[in-house]
Amino acid sequence: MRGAFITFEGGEGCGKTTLARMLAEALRAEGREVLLAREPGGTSVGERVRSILQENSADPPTARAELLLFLAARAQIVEQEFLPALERGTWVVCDRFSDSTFAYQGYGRGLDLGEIRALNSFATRGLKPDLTLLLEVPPETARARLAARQMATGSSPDRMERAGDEFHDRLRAGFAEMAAAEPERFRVIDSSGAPAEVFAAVRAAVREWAAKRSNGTEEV
Ligand code: T5A
Repeated sequence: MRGAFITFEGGEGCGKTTLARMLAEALRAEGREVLLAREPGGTSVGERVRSILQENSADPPTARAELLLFLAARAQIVEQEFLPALERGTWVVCDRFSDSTFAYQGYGRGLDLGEIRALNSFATRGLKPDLTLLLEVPPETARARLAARQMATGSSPDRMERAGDEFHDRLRAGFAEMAAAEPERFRVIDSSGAPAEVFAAVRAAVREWAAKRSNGTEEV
């Protein structure tokens, strides 16, 4: 049986990375083959593109160049990792995918959504997630989490984190609009609680989706 492709989406600091890891561990503990990935990144090309995208440079990529860099990283991981993994029955859990591009480069930066859709479809060879978990958290909670992490690690905000409240409001609204337009693929999850609490909701959403896929016969 083909594997499953599950993505985590949401604004900065909503907890995707934490929850993606927890889900991958739980699925592995139950004997599933799982590929845990993040975007941009996950391949040697993708990780190099990631560092270009995240550096606080005085000469940052333009919005169009930024879009194409995200898509270049995506084209690489889809072809090199995701398609072969799904083909052999592996479950792919990915921290961000195409919806982030629509949210950040489309709703956030203001690039044309139709053009992004066409370019993204070329980059992904038409691959879409089976299930997308959209984590929602109030902006002040997200900011507090990121500030605490920066204090603990001594890191500074990256280019996107410094993009301003209006940019982040637009992309959050974009995520909500996309989720409303595709209710069969998206599950919106309140991620303002403690990780274990949020994970219980994630687990329930994945179980429900898997049960539907296999008409109630699959154990997850
Ligand atoms: N991007 C990406 C685009 O613009 N276009 C695209 O097409 C794509 C794919 C990626 C950046 O690129 C942009 C979006 C991003 O700006 P990134 O470093 O991967 O850069 O950034 P994020 O994906 O935003 O990752 P973050 O790490 O900032 O946020 P997460 O993953 O949502 O949150 P997480 O899990 O790392 O948690 C953040 C902190 O909060 C704590 C964690 O321990 C951590 O310290 N935390 C919680 N605390 C309390 N309760 C909870 N439930 C918590 N969950 C996590």
